[in-house]
Amino acid sequence: MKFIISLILITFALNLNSFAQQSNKHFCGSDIYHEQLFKENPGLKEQIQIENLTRDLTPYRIQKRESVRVIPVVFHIIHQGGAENISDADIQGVLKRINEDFRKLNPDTSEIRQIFKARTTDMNIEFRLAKIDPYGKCTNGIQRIYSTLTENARDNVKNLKDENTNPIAWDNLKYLNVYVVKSIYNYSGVGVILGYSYYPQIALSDPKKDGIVIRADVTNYNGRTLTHELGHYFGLPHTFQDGCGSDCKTTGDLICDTPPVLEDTYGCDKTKNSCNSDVPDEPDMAENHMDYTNCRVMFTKGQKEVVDYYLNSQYRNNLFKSSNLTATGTDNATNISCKPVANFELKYYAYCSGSPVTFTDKSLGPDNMQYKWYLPGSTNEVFIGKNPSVTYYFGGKYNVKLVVKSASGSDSMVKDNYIFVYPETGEDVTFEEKFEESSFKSNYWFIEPAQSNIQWKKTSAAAFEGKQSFLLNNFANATEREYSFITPPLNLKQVNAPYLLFNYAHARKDDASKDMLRIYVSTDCGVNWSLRDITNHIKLPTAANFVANQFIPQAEDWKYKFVDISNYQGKENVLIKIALYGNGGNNFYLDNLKIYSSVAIKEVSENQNSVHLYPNPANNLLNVDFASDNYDEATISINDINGKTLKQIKVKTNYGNNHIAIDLSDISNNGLYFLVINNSTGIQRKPFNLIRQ
Ligand SMILES: [Ca+2]
Ligand SMILES: [Ca+2]
Ligand SMILES: [Ca+2]
Ligand SMILES: [Zn+2]
Repeated sequence: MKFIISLILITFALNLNSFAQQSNKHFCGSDIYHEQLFKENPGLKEQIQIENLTRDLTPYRIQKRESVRVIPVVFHIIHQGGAENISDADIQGVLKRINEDFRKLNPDTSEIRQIFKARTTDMNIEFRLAKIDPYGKCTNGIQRIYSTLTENARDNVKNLKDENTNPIAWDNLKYLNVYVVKSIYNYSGVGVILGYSYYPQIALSDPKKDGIVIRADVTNYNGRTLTHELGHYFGLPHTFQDGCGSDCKTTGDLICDTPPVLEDTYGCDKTKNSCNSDVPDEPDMAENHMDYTNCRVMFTKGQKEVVDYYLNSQYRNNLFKSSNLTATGTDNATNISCKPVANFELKYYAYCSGSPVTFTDKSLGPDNMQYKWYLPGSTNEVFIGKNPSVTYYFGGKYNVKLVVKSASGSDSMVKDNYIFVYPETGEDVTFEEKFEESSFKSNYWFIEPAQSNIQWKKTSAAAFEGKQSFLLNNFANATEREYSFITPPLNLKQVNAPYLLFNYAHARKDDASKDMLRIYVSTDCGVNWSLRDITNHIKLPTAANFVANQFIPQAEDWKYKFVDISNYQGKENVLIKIALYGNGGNNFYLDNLKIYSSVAIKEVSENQNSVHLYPNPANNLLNVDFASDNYDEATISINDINGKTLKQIKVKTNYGNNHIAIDLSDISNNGLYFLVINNSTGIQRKPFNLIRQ
């Protein structure tokens, strides 16, 4: 026995070396994660090896006509609101996939070579989503947990807690826990790990580590990773475990109807025969679920014996007991006894005043539940029934409460400020936001996503003017999605050729970062958005170089952004959405957001010493009236919208009113420009248009 164990230790190490050659491979992390586990718990490694070599499979040799073993499953989707927050349909899809594969109902068994056909088997295992959680509450078997641990996940996701501080992991002797994550930490540093699972012994030795961790992008009907990980969960090693050997009972995967395989294999080479030590010498079984090929479609009868052994062991035998199926609601009973859970959803969170708002019930419980809604501010402040449709006539934010009741109990869900109703007419176009106050002047700012570590926030780290600006803390953000804010509704009825103008500063982290800025406009309170402007990752940075650390702009890093929204002239309720599509980039700062008319610029500054420019639009001469509180010298510059200085003059100033006329004849292009006066009292900027017919 000692000799065999030490042989296994040596070949295990060889297997890890072969990973190193697969630099871009997508693979299963179970071997790597077991190695880590055995470092902490060397006794467990020996226990598993002894059990695998001494287990008695004779009771399972004859394929008995057993009934299907039902396994209750819960999926925990760990996400940050990105694509990794996969849909319920994807979960249904992967469930269909594993149920086909474990019942030999998958149509691609037709691709199995003739020599292996007779070895394939129905595993007689069916997976069902749990309908009762460990607390006796109704569930659909799909939990969603917001956590940054979705990136580079490892066993740490199994220790997460939900909003009620309950552990998200459910009792591992009653449920199969599957943790869906965005990416999995790779101890080897080479290749991409798609999923991993520990062997069944973990169920008792370290129950908190039991279960399967899998990437969200392979958790759907087309993904076969979960089938493979379930093989490990039920005690199956890889078919290439420990490489070639001659005695199938003591070498390789210890299963005699799977030919030995030298090392992990990718692609699908059905001519490959990597081991000639087997008697008779058969080709590698590329079709087996426990290899890494992309044509994995079968388990063997020998593998089923091992799975049956572990299913009937103390590690897994409680899962499919009829008492457990009743307790988890997976026995197909018509009347499941569970406490209802109240919940509801809205398709949109923001509405025009006077437009219908329809709530969708998302409660869990029996079909005959009673519903009572509390909808203050709406046309039905109390509503009895499942999916109310109501109307809010006045702008504001409104709370919603739902109470559900069944024979097993009742539950309520309250969502504060859940409904956002825009006022009938937008705000005056003197709208200007400098981000200087702790709150916004208007109540109607909308930030998406509302609950996120990464979202638009005021900051005092940098400002174009004043002390604060608006920051998207996009540094170290790995979730590719839009992070946006929506302006209050704007009334553009009286504005001639409106333009949106703001200052911004941004840097790229490196050549791989590809952040984009998109600007949208809506005239139906956000139901539909039209894309008005897009700035790609090449044009977006204002800093001259890549910034590997947190970007904080210097004065010279700020630029102007100028967006024509003149199509919306005359509209009374216009929303503008400014969205940064985060893709590995860096922080984005924005300041001095305003709307103005490009034809007749109204002076909107509160500054009494304001600068007056005329005529505007200008032709060849621009008159500048400005005030100074000192006998001084001022620098007057003409900048283009990118902040580039086109000309600069120095003038002596008098106390009080000053006037200067600036020759523009050397500026050739029509467009928007800025006059900047810099003197001892500070810097003032004014836009003007240059239009020559
Ligand atoms: Ca074998
Ligand atoms: Ca062979
Ligand atoms: Ca500011
Ligand atoms: Zn594996």
